[in-house]
Amino acid sequence: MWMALLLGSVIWAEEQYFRQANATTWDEARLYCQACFKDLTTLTSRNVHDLAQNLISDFWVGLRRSLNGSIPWSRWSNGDTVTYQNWYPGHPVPKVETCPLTPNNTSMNSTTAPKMNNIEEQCPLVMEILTCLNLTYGELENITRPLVNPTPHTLYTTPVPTVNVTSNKTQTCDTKAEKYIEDSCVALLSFGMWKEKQCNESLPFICYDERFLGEIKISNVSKSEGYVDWSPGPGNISHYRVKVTGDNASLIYNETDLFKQLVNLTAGTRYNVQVYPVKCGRDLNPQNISFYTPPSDVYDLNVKNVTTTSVELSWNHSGNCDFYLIKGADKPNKINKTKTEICKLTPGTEYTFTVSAVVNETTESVSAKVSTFTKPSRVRDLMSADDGRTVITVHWNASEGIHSSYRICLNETSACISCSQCENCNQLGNCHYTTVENFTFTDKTPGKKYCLCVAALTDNNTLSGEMVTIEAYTRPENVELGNLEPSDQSIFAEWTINGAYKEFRVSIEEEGLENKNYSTTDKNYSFEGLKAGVYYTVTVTTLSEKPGLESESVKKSDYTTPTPPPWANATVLNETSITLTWGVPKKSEGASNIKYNVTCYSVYWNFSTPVYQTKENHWTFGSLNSGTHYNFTVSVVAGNSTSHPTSVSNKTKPNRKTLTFAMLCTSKTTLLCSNSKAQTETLNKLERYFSENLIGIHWNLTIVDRK
Ligand SMILES: *C1O[C@H](CO)[C@@H](O)[C@H](O)[C@H]1NC(C)=O
Ligand SMILES: *[C@@H]1O[C@H](CO)[C@@H](O)[C@H](O)[C@H]1NC(C)=O
Ligand SMILES: *[C@@H]1O[C@H](CO)[C@@H](O)[C@H](O)[C@H]1NC(C)=O
Ligand SMILES: *[C@@H]1O[C@H](CO)[C@@H](O)[C@H](O)[C@H]1NC(C)=O
Ligand SMILES: *[C@@H]1O[C@H](CO)[C@@H](O)[C@H](O)[C@H]1NC(C)=O
Ligand SMILES: *[C@@H]1O[C@H](CO)[C@@H](O)[C@H](O)[C@H]1NC(C)=O
Ligand SMILES: *[C@@H]1O[C@H](CO)[C@@H](O)[C@H](O)[C@H]1NC(C)=O
Ligand SMILES: *[C@@H]1O[C@H](CO)[C@@H](O)[C@H](O)[C@H]1NC(C)=O
Ligand SMILES: *[C@@H]1O[C@H](CO)[C@@H](O)[C@H](O)[C@H]1NC(C)=O
Ligand SMILES: *[C@@H]1O[C@H](CO)[C@@H](O)[C@H](O)[C@H]1NC(C)=O
Ligand SMILES: *[C@@H]1O[C@H](CO)[C@@H](O)[C@H](O)[C@H]1NC(C)=O
Ligand SMILES: CC(=O)N[C@H]1CO[C@H](CO)[C@@H](O)[C@@H]1O
Repeated sequence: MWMALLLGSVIWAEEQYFRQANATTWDEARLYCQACFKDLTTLTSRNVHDLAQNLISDFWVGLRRSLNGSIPWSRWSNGDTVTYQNWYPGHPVPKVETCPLTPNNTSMNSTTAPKMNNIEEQCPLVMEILTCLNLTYGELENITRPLVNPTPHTLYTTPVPTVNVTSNKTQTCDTKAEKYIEDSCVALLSFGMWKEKQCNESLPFICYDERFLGEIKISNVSKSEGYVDWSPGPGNISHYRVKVTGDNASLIYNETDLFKQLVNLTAGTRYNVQVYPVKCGRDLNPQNISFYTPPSDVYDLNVKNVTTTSVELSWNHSGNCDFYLIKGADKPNKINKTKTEICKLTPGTEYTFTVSAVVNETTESVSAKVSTFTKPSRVRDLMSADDGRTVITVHWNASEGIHSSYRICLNETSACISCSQCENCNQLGNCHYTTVENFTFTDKTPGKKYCLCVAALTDNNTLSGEMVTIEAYTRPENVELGNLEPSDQSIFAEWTINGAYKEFRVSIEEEGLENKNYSTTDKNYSFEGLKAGVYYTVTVTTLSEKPGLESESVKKSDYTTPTPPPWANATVLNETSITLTWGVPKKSEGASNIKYNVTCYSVYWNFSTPVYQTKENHWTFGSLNSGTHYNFTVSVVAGNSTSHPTSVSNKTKPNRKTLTFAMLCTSKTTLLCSNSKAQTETLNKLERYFSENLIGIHWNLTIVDRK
């Protein structure tokens, strides 16, 4: 049982079958099969179906009646025992036994072993022999047992022992031996059954061979070479055909040795080596092996086009590989070009990338290494306070990712540079470094526009991120407004200023009325079309480039020069009152707040009233002396100045009184008094006296001569 199990576990070598079409004798066929294959084929229950298919004629197979003296039909030519038979009925034709009475009386070996129950049918000769010998089959067995080593299980293969027949009483035995073939070999018939034939007949034949399973080894593999060796093939191998496939090409070598040094291989390539032993011009089953040449080193690894979140890597490599393995980012990348873009990196961060060529998933070349920082990202929400005259206060929010510090630069804009045209923060000059998110510039010029830019830095402040640029402003200074220079219908204002400005907003306001705005870039302004004698307030505000960013308003007020009223009228009311009326000056028409000074003066009395001030256009003077001539003036008052006065005069009504006095003439000169000339002269002198002393009052001199 143990032996059987062991045998049963033997793996059958795979067999291959080769039909040979040229007909030869069985011996020649066998020799040929042994030279070029293993042997003539055996037939087993396993292979018979394959072998018997599509046969068009009979083929020799490896069974001969007797081989090397073995028991007939018991061994195949390759030595295997016959475990399967498929004889055509009546075959093999048994030998017709010559009876013992035959003249030559030779002994012979009987080889058939028919079954008992149909022994007559299968092997009539034995029956005849038994009859001749007056023996039963059992007796025959008993007689012959010591001579043979029967296999009782299979009656088919039980050999019948050699019997020396010496009896010659079987003259009655029949002899019908026409078909018996002494030197017979088995032919496989086209329908799969067996028949014995004369071995020297010429038939095509079937050889078999076992699939050749050799060992092949690869060693000393370098980038360009490898040493392959293999085990010898069976039998007469003429040479070995070595087929090396790889790098899109195949090379074939004929070798008689059992090794081959492969040269000129490409690095990083998978090669397949097949070694076919060649026997009788036939390729035996090849011995296969695959191997990779190690990939060559990656070199010249460069970083290009660094952005905040990506870098482009490029490198050089000769030979082949399955892919490049890039390590350094979050997860390794497999790439099959010699450049790639690595994305999703953190801004401002240092990365060290290694690139190696990989074959067979895990075999890596010497890698190239490069370190780089990604650019820092832009700062966020950059703002300038824009509220100081000489300071600029800036703050912002940190950029995403990592930074070592910030560079902040400030520069006055020249007229032709807009801040957005600066491409590099450094172009601006006046740069500072800070690690906090705010900065204050001092000692700036008021009223200026500046370009301000902030960029985050990394790599020890050597790599700058994209800058963020804004315009920053200082608040303009207040003007120094000089004294106003008014005239009757205009005011000229002039001022000076420290620092820069875009323009000035000037306005003029008449009391109680809306003001009017003008702008100018000059440092003076002449307000025209004003009303004379009116109080005006001038305001000057400095404006900057930034809308809404302006200085405080500086104000100054003054009156326009007053002009005199165009006319005045004095109306006598009675002995003591006169009402003065006058007109509004033309240049002041429409003004609401004109003030007038009025005065009244009498020469005779050497009297003048105080200066009365009124906003009305009339004034009544009372408590005057009657019959007196008064001079009135009215002038427009504006602040400290008054216009030229407009004058008018009139007399109060006289309160009439008659004063009578008499004059008597005496003279040393006789008759002088009677001289009318003298009288007239005297009266004239008197009148002249009155006239000289009663100026500006009402009087009337009447001379009455009562003589
Ligand atoms: C058969 O005869 C041969 C000689 O002819 C002899 O050598 C042999 O011993 C005989 N066998 C028996 C079983 O008698
Ligand atoms: C027996 O004798 C006959 C006639 O003499 C001869 O033809 C035959 O070949 C002989 N057989 C053997 C086995 O010797
Ligand atoms: C018969 O058998 C004997 C012994 O087994 C052997 O020596 C002899 O060669 C055989 N004869 C023939 C013709 O096969
Ligand atoms: C055959 O043998 C038996 C006994 O074994 C014998 O009785 C018989 O007479 C014999 N026959 C002849 C014809 O010899
Ligand atoms: C064969 O021999 C055995 C013992 O040697 C004997 O018992 C048996 O009866 C014999 N068979 C015949 C058929 O003679
Ligand atoms: C190898 O041998 C075959 C014949 O056996 C021949 O046809 C072929 O050209 C040879 N190849 C080389 C590379 O020698
Ligand atoms: C290998 O390549 C070199 C250079 O290309 C060449 O000179 C040499 O002949 C090649 N060797 C073989 C065996 O092909
Ligand atoms: C690929 O690698 C595996 C194990 O890493 C190894 O078993 C296999 O032989 C390699 N293939 C070749 C063709 O070298
Ligand atoms: C650099 O990368 C950016 C973004 O990936 C791309 O748009 C640009 O074309 C690249 N520049 C160069 C010169 O490769
Ligand atoms: C390599 O490139 C080929 C085509 O160019 C593509 O089909 C394949 O997916 C790529 N393999 C890898 C690992 O990128
Ligand atoms: C402003 O920038 C210009 C170049 O654009 C430079 O020449 C100048 O020096 C800078 N001014 C200051 C104050 O940094
Ligand atoms: C043993 C035996 O019976 N042999 C005989 C065979 O036949 C011849 C004649 O035919 C006799 O002479 C033998 O005696």
